[in-house]
Amino acid sequence: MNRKVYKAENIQQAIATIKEELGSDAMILSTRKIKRKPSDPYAKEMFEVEAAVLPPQPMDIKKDKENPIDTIQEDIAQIKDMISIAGFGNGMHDMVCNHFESVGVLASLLRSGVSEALASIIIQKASASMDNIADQQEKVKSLKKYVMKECLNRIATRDYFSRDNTSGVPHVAAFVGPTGVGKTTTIAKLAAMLTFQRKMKVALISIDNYRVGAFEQLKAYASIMGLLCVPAFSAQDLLCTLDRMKSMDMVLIDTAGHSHFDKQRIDEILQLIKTDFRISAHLVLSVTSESIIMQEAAFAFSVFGPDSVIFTKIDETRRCGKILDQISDFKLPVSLIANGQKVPEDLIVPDKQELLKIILGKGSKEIH
Ligand SMILES: Nc1nc2c(ncn2[C@@H]2O[C@H](COP(=O)(O)OP(=O)(O)O)[C@@H](O)[C@H]2O)c(=O)[nH]1
Ligand SMILES: [Mg+2]
Repeated sequence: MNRKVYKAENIQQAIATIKEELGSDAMILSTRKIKRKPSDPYAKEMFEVEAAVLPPQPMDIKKDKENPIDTIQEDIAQIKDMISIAGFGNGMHDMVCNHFESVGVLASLLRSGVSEALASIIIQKASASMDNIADQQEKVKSLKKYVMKECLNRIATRDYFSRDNTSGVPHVAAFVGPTGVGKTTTIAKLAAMLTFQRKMKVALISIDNYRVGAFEQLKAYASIMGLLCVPAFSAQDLLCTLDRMKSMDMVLIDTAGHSHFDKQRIDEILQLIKTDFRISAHLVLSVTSESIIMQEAAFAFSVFGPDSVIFTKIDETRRCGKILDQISDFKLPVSLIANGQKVPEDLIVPDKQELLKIILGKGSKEIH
């Protein structure tokens, strides 16, 4: 095998040179960050990538793989993985250098939108437990399994809107979250599912008195489904309304969306729903928001002590991996996922496996 070592300031550069010199069939054998000399601490960071081109082999002596096309495809996939990791920060380059067997899984996690920080934690943990496996292929297989298990451990799901309520009073659930994330739409989808599939008695309340037409939007959905829908704009109103709805199985409360910076208005909603009734709170977040915005919103709305989190608009992104970051941070179970604008179809009540598939997207196939 014709091995050659390439040095460059970053892995992306090294791979570009390798492709130019050895062609796209080149196989990456190892990568390494070159330690700076103590005598020259300000020297530029350099990486070393060892690559080779396999000599053409007749089909009959190529015994380790059933099909040579598989080998080529694997190598190309590996190069693609290296290139996609090269677009990330130096922390990721170090990760590949230290745990080369993790390159495929790491690339899948990053492509899915899992943050670099969380991907590193998961890979480091997984690699540490692979130390005693010598065979490289076995190592990669075990690593993939471990990563899937680790991701599953970080996920919790709970179907909050089931029929197992034996308390004799309705389950009252309020939906809170920033403006425009899809609270009203999700309530309409859920109300339809509970009424028509789970045969529950459902009523709706809107305490959104900020947006013009907010009540009418909910009322329109309720009318189509033949459900009771009432506005309540003061704590007194809400108490009376809930009292009238005692015979229901489920009461869903739509709240006004506020900027997560508007603490005063968030407090107003909190005061409004602090009644003698036990009201569960469900935080609605859109995956189209940046991770930092989702985090800030989750923090601002944590005053409600949410019982679950609902992620919406997963149809608008291929990077649902950020859900894993959010639920790892806030340790809340996911109750619902909204995957489109269509009412009532675009709603999922996920179990852990289903949620993991959503989070890893195409990556769930790559990691399996
Ligand atoms: N693509 C997509 N759009 C959604 C989803 N859920 C809600 N929307 C849209 O987001 C916009 C705001 O929804 P709305 O329910 O009024 O948000 P609210 O302000 O939180 O009550 C509307 O145009 C909805 O159709 C979803 O899962 N996917
Ligand atoms: Mg709304």
